Amino acid sequence: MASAQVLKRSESIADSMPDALRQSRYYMKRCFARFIEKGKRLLKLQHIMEEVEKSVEDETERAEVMEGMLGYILTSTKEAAVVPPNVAFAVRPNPGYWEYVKVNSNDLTVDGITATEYLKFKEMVFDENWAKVGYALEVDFGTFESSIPRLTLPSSIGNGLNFISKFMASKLTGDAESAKPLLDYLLALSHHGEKLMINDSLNTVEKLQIALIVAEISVSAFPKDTPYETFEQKFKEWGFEKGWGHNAERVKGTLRIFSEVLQAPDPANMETLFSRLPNMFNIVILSPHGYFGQADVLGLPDTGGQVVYILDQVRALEEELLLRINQQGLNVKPQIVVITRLIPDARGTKCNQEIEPIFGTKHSHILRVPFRTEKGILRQWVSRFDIYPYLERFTLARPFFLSDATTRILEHLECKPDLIIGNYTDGNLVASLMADKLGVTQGTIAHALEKTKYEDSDAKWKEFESKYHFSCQFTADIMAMNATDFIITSTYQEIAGSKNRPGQYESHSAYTMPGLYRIVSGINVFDPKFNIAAPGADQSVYFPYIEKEKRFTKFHPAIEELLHNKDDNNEHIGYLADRRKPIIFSMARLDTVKNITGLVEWFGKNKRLRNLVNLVVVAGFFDPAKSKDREEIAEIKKMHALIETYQLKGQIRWIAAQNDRYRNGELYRCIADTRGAFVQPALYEAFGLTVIEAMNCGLPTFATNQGGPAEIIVDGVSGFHVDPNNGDESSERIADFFEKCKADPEYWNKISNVGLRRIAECYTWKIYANKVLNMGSIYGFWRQLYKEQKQAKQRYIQMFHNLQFRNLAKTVPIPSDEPQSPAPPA
Ligand code: UDP
Ligand code: LCN
Repeated sequence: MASAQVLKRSESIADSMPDALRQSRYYMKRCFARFIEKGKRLLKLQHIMEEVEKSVEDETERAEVMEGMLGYILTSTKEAAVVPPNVAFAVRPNPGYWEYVKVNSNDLTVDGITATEYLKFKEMVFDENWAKVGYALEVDFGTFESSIPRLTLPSSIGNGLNFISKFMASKLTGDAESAKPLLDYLLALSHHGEKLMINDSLNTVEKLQIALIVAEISVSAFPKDTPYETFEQKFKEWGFEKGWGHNAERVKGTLRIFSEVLQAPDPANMETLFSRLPNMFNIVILSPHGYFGQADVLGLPDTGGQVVYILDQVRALEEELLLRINQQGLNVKPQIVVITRLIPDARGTKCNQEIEPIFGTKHSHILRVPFRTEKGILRQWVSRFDIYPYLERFTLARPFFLSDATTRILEHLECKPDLIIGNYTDGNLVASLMADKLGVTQGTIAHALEKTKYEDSDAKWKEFESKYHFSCQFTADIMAMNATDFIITSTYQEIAGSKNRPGQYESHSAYTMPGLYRIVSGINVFDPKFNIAAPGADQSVYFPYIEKEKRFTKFHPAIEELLHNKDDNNEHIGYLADRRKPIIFSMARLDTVKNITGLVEWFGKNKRLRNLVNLVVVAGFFDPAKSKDREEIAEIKKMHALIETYQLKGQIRWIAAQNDRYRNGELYRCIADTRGAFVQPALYEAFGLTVIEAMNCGLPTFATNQGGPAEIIVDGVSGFHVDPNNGDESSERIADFFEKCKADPEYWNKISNVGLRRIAECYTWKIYANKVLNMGSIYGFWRQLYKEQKQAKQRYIQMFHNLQFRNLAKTVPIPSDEPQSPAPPA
């Protein structure tokens, strides 16, 4: 295939395409005739290739055509909108870079077009009447950003913190005036009315610089571990307040970094300085949709990785906060509050409790606030797809005598939070509204952006609307992405995809929802707000199988029963006739995208693999009548059918969803004891916590090459990639591995060990917490540097919210089949 080098750096697709078409004019005339022959339509890459194949039948000649520039352009095309006689191409030569061209199929003339023009072609395919109206609502968030610096290299995407540190370093360099914003920031630092770091007597950069030198000389005279209190009084006289450090050594270090930053800042000391500033004590984390709890909620609809992620995140953040506050020499209790909805009909969970301390933390809580409707408190769970009518009132209630999440947070913390982090569409929307209201730094986490999960879900939104309410979801997503100060992602691909697949955020750069609006500039993946901070797995639960003394042996009888009890019951069906074989294991929600049924089918079809190993899957449950989830019901039925078709009884064990993470941790290890492997076969996986969990336990892992796991695992080194779209090849790969292990048992150990090393280097919660707190600190300052631009954009978002989102949210039905509590008295 043609390489990227054929496109000279200065050349655009619009420049090079005419020549490229001319060189294969005869074939291209045929090919374009085929493109338009079926009338208006949207072509995807595979359709384009099919037409090329039919137009250039001879294989050698086709190879020639595809070798050059034309092949490069066509294979870089993500889609093309055919509106005869024109074909409009959306070409993506590199992650984050898009170019749009229009080709006239009659004479093969080429014109470069804008994203807007391209989207109009697309609208002609999906909703001609709307496309022709001519006054569609066009949304352009890019207009506000001309003065905000941008990354330029695709390889730097997701490394915003580093870029911002560099940029801030250059902005603060120069005379005392340049460093003034930093001084102002410092002067404003306080906690519960008590000033921190400096007081008003150090109100110029010059005064501060001199004081820093005097203080450093003075503190150097003390032994390293002298407590701050020893010289506190003297420091106060010089204009310093608490926060510099708990002992002489730490104080001296902070003073020195500060002096260096004021003299000539560089990105590294900039980042260190901000990691030391006492500016972060209280954090709010939002995850409104339920069930959010600490026990018995996994396996309930919508409560997969997000709940696990947040609980681990809170523990890691609290630990890091405690460490930092201690090192700052402060006696402050950090508080992290997870805000979720209170569900009166809690079905045996604790989701009807207002407040719950978070296990494994000292000061963190789950705080639950109910959803309200006109009729009172909403009692029942609602799907995350139907949640939109409640969110605004949940954030800020009107009338004001009703308690809302914002009020409850202020009461609980007794002050404003320092950072608000949203999760998923609903949490990010609430975080945006709340951060705007309180003037607080905001971070968002998508976990998964639904738009990329369903093909053409933007252009075909009307088809999905009654089921999924994507009009609300995509509107909320785009608002939150733009409102937030920083975005945390787990992987690079989440932002900018890979060579061949656009990223989840990238797919929000320009899109159209005919009949609703056209987003001509949604989000730019080169925005320095993007940061990759991958989560880890709780290492007190997911640790290597080899650490014998730590193993949770009390679960062994239960796991033995789970894997090998011969009778089918509510918890397991199927059995493993030959116990000596290694087990390949998978665990996931029984969603289509998780592709557990795919794995069962690969296994069913591959005789060699069936001879080598047994299959154990933990997923959903067995009775479709018990599920309320459309996708899950279909998957349950499919599982039963596959077990039947491939006669899998005796080689497969299907276990219902398991909610005890301690027992699950031990289950991964018991699978490792069989010298088995974990398989994550998803059609697409945003991150893949189970991959991290399995690898933490030392279980060799095969995971989908579609999405996050492709970054977690270095293929063939720390595990293996499998292609969910090529089951035969994937099952062969797994079989090859087990055959190799049979011949050389050391091979299994090797993959297990390298997997563990990979985790320790890149995927731990400690690394994560450190990064996220640095983000909160640095972006908190950054938003002040760009206050005016932020405010202008915020105004635009507020208008979009009021004129679009609110009306869309009203179209989502509110359940009325169950009784609701009466509205509380005024
Ligand atoms: N999980 C579980 N029981 C199950 C299925 C999954 O405890 O029956 C846990 C799993 O251990 C992991 C999380 O749920 O911690 C799933 O996260 P992942 O990122 O793999 O998928 P998601 O459900 O978030 O899409
Ligand atoms: C994040 C996840 O990992 C999924 O399990 C959830 O369905 C989604 O968020 C919504 O909670």
